[in-house]
Amino acid sequence: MQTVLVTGAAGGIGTRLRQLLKGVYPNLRLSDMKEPGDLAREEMFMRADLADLAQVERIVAGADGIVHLGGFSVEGPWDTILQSNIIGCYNLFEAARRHRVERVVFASSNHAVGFYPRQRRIGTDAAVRPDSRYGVSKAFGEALAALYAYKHGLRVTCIRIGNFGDAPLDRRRLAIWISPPDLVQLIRIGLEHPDVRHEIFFGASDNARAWWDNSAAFRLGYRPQGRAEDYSAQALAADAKLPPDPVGDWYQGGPFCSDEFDDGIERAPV
Ligand code: 15L
Repeated sequence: MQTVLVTGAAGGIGTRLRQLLKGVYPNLRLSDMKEPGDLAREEMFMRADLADLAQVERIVAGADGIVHLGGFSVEGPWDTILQSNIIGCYNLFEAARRHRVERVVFASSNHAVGFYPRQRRIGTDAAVRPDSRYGVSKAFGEALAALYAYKHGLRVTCIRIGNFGDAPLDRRRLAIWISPPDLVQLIRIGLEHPDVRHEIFFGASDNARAWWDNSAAFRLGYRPQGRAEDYSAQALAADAKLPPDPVGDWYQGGPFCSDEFDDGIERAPV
């Protein structure tokens, strides 16, 4: 991997990854709709709107690998999700195919499967159960990943990111938290491991309360170092201050499930 493009480089995860990937790949090419405020002189930035295929082709040309973080990262109005995450994601994979980019790592989300009850342990082979329009867009991105891997020969890894940060924030995040270095480990497997064709990983650290079977990642060498339980006291204290959310507390997707919830199955069978 010589040239690696990171989309969404000005976002929360992108900003952190820029620091962690520095020096890992010789040419790191950063892209977003707006230039990161703290861009350093030696950093290479190309502005692009993912909804415009010509602009996406321009940033993708010449890359060996792509880390696709770009798009809208929470629930939003349909048109926003459509432009950024549906059309934007299609444009990214199509541009990668046209320019023969060998590898794509797609930042999927736990919200592609948010409507599984927390009592259920799932693997990456469980059918998608999105909890939001945002979650639907991530499931769509995973479907594109499979299409472009099996039909066009790209090597694609989807990482269903749980919650990225320095520490888990509440009870739910104790199960789904991922530390920045552990996410870098998963990304590097996606960009470098010789056996990758089409993989789905859960983006989670070594969390004792995990709901997910991440054996696909472990099979390819993932050895998470972060342990959510080291932060359990502070996470549970923060959780005690949250308002009750009977729907969100039952499902893995938390508040994304209770948001706009009407007439659904309050407690789906486990
Ligand atoms: C996500 O996918 C979001 O991008 C992030 O903002 C968090 O809401 C996270 O999920 C989460 O589930 O905690």
